[in-house]
Amino acid sequence: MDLNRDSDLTQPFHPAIRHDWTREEVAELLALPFAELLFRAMSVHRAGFDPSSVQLSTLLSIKTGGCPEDCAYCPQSAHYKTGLKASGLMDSDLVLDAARRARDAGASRFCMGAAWRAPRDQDVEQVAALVACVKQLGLETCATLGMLSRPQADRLKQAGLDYYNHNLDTSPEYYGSIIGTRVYQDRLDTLENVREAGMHVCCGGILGMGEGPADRAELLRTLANLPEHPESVPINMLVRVAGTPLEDADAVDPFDFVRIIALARILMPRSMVRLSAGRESMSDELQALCFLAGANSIFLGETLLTTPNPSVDHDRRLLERLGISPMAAPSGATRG
Ligand code: SAM
Ligand code: DTB
Ligand code: SF4
Repeated sequence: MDLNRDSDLTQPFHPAIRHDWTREEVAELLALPFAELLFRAMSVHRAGFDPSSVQLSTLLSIKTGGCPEDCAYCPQSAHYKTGLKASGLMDSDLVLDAARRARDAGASRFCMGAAWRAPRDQDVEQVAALVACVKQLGLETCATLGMLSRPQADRLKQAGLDYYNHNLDTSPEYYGSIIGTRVYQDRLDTLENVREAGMHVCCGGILGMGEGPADRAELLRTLANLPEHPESVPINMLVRVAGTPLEDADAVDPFDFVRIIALARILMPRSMVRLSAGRESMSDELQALCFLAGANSIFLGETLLTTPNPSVDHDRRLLERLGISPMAAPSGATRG
């Protein structure tokens, strides 16, 4: 991409899809004055998307808590006392009721999350059955179940799973300060299995875990330099949960958060950038800045997996005030 896009603004702009971003280029973008960075991100956004349209997904925790991993941010880790009640896989009737409600509230995608390090094959079978039923409702499907083998990814694809979420969370360098029970390469391996199975990849990270600006830049550079850009890039602001090691982490400077959204938009021009966890503690004005910077999807519904999210009424009103409309599910989704 032309980093100095001041030539001829009357010409159509087609940002290049690159996988060879250097540390220097990314640092240069992050060091731009705020208005300049936002202008570039907005130009890239408009070249690929209608900037007044935002995709809505709804999350459901289908298996909560008791996770053997030690992710320092996570209320569902069995390593920390967060007061969360662990539960087994949810009954399919309840999952389908929740999916129907999500659809009726305006979501186009339903994302099922499970607190597993890695599902067993029998777990994958049960989730595959849920995926097939949710698809029948006319919703796109997404799941986040932990590490997947290639045959497990194939099975989920065959059941109709559209997206698999698996976050890199932070830079390769900072990863070990946040998670001790697995390594970065484990995450990359699962992402490759998901890709090879032919599913869309949803992969992003969390800001506010004590990482520095270089870690944030490296997270996004790692994502952009994957063989294919994730179709969906969730940027989460840490939800500080009492009992986790990060309960007292310093808050992220809101302008730094917007800069990271803008950087994600510039590095991955055709990806959906999701303004994910943390909206409950963001002002409407900060969220509006994130949409300007290129965020074009959010989670709709009062609860994320276990923590609060803004109410559907509040979000509807916010989108209305900004003249933003919900993106429809792609045609081809069957509705029953
Ligand atoms: N166990 C699976 C895994 O780790 O991939 C799936 C569920 S896990 C809860 C999904 C993602 O939620 C994590 O990768 C992390 O990015 C995000 N997450 C978890 N706790 C969070 C928190 N307190 N604040 C922000 N994001 C969080
Ligand atoms: C993602 O990046 N964020 C979502 C979704 N993908 C699975 C999860 C956020 C979880 C926030 C903490 C919780 O509610 O438990
Ligand atoms: Fe388990 Fe996922 Fe939470 Fe880590 S983020 S503790 S793997 S549920």
